[in-house]
Parts: sequence; C-alpha cells; structure tokens
Amino acid sequence: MKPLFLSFVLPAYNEEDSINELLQRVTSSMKSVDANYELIFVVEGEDMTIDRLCEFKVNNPEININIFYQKKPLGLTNAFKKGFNNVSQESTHVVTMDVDLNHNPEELPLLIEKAKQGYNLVIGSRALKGSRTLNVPPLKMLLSKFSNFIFNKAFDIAVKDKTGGFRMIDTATVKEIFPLLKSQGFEGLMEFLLLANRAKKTFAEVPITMRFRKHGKSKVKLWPVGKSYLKLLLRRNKIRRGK
Ligand SMILES: Nc1nc2c(ncn2[C@@H]2O[C@H](COP(=O)(O)OP(=O)(O)OP(=O)(O)O)[C@@H](O)[C@H]2O)c(=O)[nH]1
Ligand SMILES: [Mg+2]
Repeated sequence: MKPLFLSFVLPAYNEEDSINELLQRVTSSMKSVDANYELIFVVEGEDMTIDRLCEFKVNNPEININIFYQKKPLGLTNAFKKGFNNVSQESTHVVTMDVDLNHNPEELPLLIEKAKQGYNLVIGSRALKGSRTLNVPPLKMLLSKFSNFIFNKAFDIAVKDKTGGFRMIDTATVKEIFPLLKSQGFEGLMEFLLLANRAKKTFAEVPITMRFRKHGKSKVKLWPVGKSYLKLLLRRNKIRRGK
C-alpha cells in the first residue's frame, strides 16, 4: 500500500477560542500516526481565528499548513470545496473534522484502520454501539436524532450517521465526487453520501465520542439548514438517477 498522506480539510467560521487547542491536538496526534500530512484551513469570519492560525504557522514552519481566508462566510460545503480543490498531489486521503473540537483528533487511528482496509469513505459515527455524545443540549440531541430518523427513511444508504462531519475519504473519491455537489451549506454532508453511493463507493462507520462545543456559537441556523435539507430530500430521486 502507498504510504498515507492525509490532507486535513478544516473549515472554520469564527472559531477563535477553539483553534489553538485543535492545532495542538491534531499535530500531537499525528506524531503517533505513520503518515505524512497537510493542514488546509478554510477560514471565514471576522474574529481572531485567522490571526491565531497565522501565528501558529509562523511558529511551526515544519508543519505543512495552507490557509484560505475571506471575511464573508459562504457556507460549509463551499468551504469544503475550496479545501478539496487545493489538496496536494501526494494526498492519499482527505480528513474532515469540526474546528470546534466536536471530534477528537485522538480517534483518527480508528478511521485510518478502516481506510487502510480499502473503504472509500470512513465515517466517525454517533449512531453505533460504542458511540458516545457528551454535553449535547437535549434540544440539539432531539433534532439530530429526528433528522437522522427522517434521513434513514428517505435515503437508502448503509450509513447510520449521515450528517456527521468527521470523515476520512480517499482522495480519488473526493476528486470524483466534490465537483458534482450542488449544495452550499450543511446539507452537502448528506449530498456527498448520496453521490458517493450512486458511484458505488464503499462505506464504513466507526463509533466515536462527540463532544458539544465548549466555545463559540453554532453555525447551524435551524430554518435555513432545515430548508436546504428539505430541498435535498425533494431532489433525491433526481440525484439517484444522475440528474
Ligand atoms: N469556512 C466556513 N466554515 C464553516 C461555515 N459554516 C460552518 N463552518 C465550520 O464548520 C464546522 C461545523 O460547523 P458547526 O457550527 O460546528 O456545526 P455543528 O457541528 O453541526 O454544530 P455545533 O457544533 O453544535 O455548533 C465548524 O468548524 C464551523 O466553524 C462556513 O460558512 N464557512
Ligand atoms: Mg461543530
């Protein structure tokens, strides 16, 4: 097998109080992983995230960090697209995770193990035996369970957690699928799975511990996000047929 080269694609919108811990934890976790890696940040917003990130980059010149920045947020999927478009030539896999530390960088080896078995998409899942969710407010938990229930009925894909953002995907699959994404925001996480399923990609899920953000505000706005998922639901048959 080719040596692993992980491209972390990390969208951050006003995450100034989480960015330093994320950088510390990702880079120290990677010390015990047998892989080269790069960090690609797509930063939007007007807080200090960009300043803290640039400072880390200057102080750690040995770490391969690529930063894209603009003030105006253009949505999660658009941020992912920008990152995916800029992974380096050597990249074997793309890793996505939230910058607010919802996901544990220390759990990455679980995903790597499955990716090494050859699965195209490995999903850090909140919906398996052994998965844990910590400190998530009851209303958010209820909404997440409700939306996953609807998606499990509506989308016939062998993945239990269809909206989680902790994923490891082989780079060839990312390059094949992402140009087809029509989404702009959070619904792109689901659309990616639909398109990958249509392209007969293989999926694996591993249980993770998901922790509610300690800092900053959620970027999920109930009504716009709900509306875009609804549009995706209405479009699902067209997507299945490749239209
Ligand atoms: N660059 C960029 N990043 C975004 C945008 N929307 C969300 N993000 C980032 O994407 C990740 C996921 O957004 P979150 O707000 O954490 O969404 P969530 O995990 O469903 O909700 P909570 O963690 O409960 O707040 C975080 O790292 C955000 O900063 C965007 O428009 N642009
Ligand atoms: Mg989050």
